[in-house]
Amino acid sequence: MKIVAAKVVVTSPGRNFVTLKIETDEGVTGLGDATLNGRELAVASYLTDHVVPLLHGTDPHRIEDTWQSLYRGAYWRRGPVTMAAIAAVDVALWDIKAKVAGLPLYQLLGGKSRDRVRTYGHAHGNDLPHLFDSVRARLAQGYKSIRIQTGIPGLRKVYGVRSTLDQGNLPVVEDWDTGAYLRHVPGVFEAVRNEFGPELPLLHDVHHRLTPIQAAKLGKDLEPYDLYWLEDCTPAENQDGLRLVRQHTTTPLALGEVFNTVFDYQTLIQQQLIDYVRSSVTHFGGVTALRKLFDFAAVHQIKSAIHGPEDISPVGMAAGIHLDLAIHNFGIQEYAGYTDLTNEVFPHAFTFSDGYLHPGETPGIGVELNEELATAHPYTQAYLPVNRLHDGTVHDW
Ligand code: EZ4
Ligand code: CO
Repeated sequence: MKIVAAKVVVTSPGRNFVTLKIETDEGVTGLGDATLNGRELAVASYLTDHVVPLLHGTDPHRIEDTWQSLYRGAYWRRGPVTMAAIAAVDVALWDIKAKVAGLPLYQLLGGKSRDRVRTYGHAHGNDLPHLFDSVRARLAQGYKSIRIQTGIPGLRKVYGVRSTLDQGNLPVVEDWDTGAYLRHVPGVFEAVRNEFGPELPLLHDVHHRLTPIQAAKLGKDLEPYDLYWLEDCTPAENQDGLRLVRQHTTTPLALGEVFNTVFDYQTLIQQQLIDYVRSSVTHFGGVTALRKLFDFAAVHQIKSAIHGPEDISPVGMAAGIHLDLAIHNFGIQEYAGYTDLTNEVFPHAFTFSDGYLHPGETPGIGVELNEELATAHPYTQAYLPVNRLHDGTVHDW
């Protein structure tokens, strides 16, 4: 079997997605997701200009060898653009292999370790009434675990609270004030606990905004509200910083959605400084690499928590759900859901019901690409927002 063609499709059915389609001489095709929010065309070019020419004539069954040759052969290792491109190739090849086997991908990953995949959804509000409404809406959709993001008094726009992705424009500027945030958030969690009771698993995403000592304080302050986890509490390029957080709080810690290789986690995992690894198939070099990360994490009793925002396409989401079903140290899967138009561009076998995902039984990863519809919704320039303090200084997210 040989790869005879590969092409990149960039589509924007409401937001941008980058998809790689690999075709073989036997007519079997595979899809991979290479979406990197705000930097989509860099990955598209990396694939089209530098990777596709290497794939022609190669054996699609040699997944590990292809991964290693793309990773080591480039000489320039790691980085989000490179690893998203490798991920797209890797997932497309797993898709092809599973289709040839006539099995859903999870069967090739060892078969299912559970019947269905537990998820969490997003609730947010600028004030408590809006936040409570948002939590109720998620509960009505079936979600059993909920991420809570809140507006902060005095700040006009806070990321994660309302959609601030501006298409066709330069980045939106959002406000940040760490003191106001640290003073406000514990009271919000107290109110949510009082309203929804002690059993509902609650999560919170800090988006890398705090220093380790600030994160340690927040973790301590939130202990009475029994969080499922506190996410990305400090920028973890400084992995040692998490030790300080860890020494001060028993609030579980999740981290890693912006990481792209296992090396980014080395200290965090070996010293058990976190409880959940947040990487996605799409941003971590594919199923091949993410499986290795999860096995490494398992040795240190750390669980999976695959990143599942709207900006990972249904192709990348599906690949992750197959992994979720198969691995033993599964923790939880983030699932933001998709618009109807996105579901039409990417018809998929995975299903969401009663707060659980299932990858379906279609051979491969179970996702198709409606190329006509994709082409009808071309790339649109879009950026993530930028955060600034009151004096104008750029701040971490
Ligand atoms: O901000 O994927 O946990 N989820 C998140 C996401 C990220 C976006 C950035 O592109 O933090 O919403
Ligand atoms: Co996050």
